[in-house]
Amino acid sequence: MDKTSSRRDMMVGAAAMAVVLTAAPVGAEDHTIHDVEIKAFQFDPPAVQAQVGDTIRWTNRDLAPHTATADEFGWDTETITKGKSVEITVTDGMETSYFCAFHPQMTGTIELLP
Ligand SMILES: [Cu+2]
Repeated sequence: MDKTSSRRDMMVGAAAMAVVLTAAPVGAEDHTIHDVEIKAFQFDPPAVQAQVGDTIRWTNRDLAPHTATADEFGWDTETITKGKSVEITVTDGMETSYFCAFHPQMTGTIELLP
């Protein structure tokens, strides 16, 4: 191996390490992204089991705009238009039932795991 390639390997290694260090607080194995698709005017899956620090990501597969809005308005994705995603971080004590502000018959729940 010549000097050029070994130095490049070191730089790649350093860059990879920087990414790992930067991502560690949110990228740890026990922090999961839970995907909820919104399609045909339903949250799929309607119930998500999540831990504090996890992320819930709603993606709208409908033409119509939707929201995921906590029942008591403690959190809100605001409007999610067609094809867009909005993420919310799961926090301790957050409201666990939600609906769509445009279509209140659409409901979903988050079960907070210990
Ligand atoms: Cu909706």
